[in-house]
Amino acid sequence: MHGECKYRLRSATNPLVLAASLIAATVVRADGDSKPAATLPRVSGESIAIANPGFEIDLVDPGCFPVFTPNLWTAYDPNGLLGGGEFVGVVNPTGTPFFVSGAPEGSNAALTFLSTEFEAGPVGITQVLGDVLQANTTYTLSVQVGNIASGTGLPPCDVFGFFDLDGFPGYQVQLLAGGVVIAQDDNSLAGAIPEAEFRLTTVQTTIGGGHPQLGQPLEVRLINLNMIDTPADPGIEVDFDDVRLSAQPAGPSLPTAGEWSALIALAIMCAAGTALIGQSNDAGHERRVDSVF
Ligand SMILES: [Ca+2]
Ligand SMILES: [Ca+2]
Ligand SMILES: [Ca+2]
Repeated sequence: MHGECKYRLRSATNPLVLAASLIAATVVRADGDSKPAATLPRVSGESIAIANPGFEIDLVDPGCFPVFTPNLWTAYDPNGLLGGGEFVGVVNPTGTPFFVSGAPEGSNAALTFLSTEFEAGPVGITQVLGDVLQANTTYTLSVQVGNIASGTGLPPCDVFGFFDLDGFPGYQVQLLAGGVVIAQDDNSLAGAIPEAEFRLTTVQTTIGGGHPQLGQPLEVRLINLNMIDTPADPGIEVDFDDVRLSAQPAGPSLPTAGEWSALIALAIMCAAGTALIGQSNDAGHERRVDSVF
């Protein structure tokens, strides 16, 4: 303990200042201030910008489901399946049986509709973000995943007739950096999303200091796995909404209240020791502190 005290004395211009700074840091932490001392890890996560995260930029009439790549997203189609009976697009399920409560956020959701080339590979949408992968950071990605129910659109989209959308073809929600998947939900909610409803999935990963993708652009990818649920109800469509990504520094854990108390007591002890030595002799102060501790 004496060695540690000596180190801390030298790290501050005045031991009482050190004690005061420890107390101040404790107050910042307890208040949950969004701008704590630079030496402390931030407590709350920072939102990372995703363009058109709820698929609301494209205006879609209630009960309609136009097929196009959602604005500011890119189609993910590694096997060239899009076209024919395979589409991505945007659906506004308001007032339809597709989703009993509508979209989870706003009016629209993204749709991935694969109706003919079953089990021929995944299709989805993806977006490369402006942020890059940072070391010592915890990333949390959340997305609403929807299992659309069978039904017919509202006029004028009723002309497309009845869609049998029973079943669920599986999904993946992925976080990538530099084109490499660094975290994903690989269909964990399969069987747990009732027809006509959405469920929230959350993917979290903590990146250390030696991750090979550090500095590479982040990317969010939403995938329809195109698996056959049952022969009668193969699945066909997965929908996505309300995509959110946040980052939180994952530095050393904060000292506990007890640890803070011990540090403050140590600083005060150091201060008292220094004061006593200073009274005994004004010369060679630093050297004598070394000899005492
Ligand atoms: Ca939405
Ligand atoms: Ca096709
Ligand atoms: Ca379904």
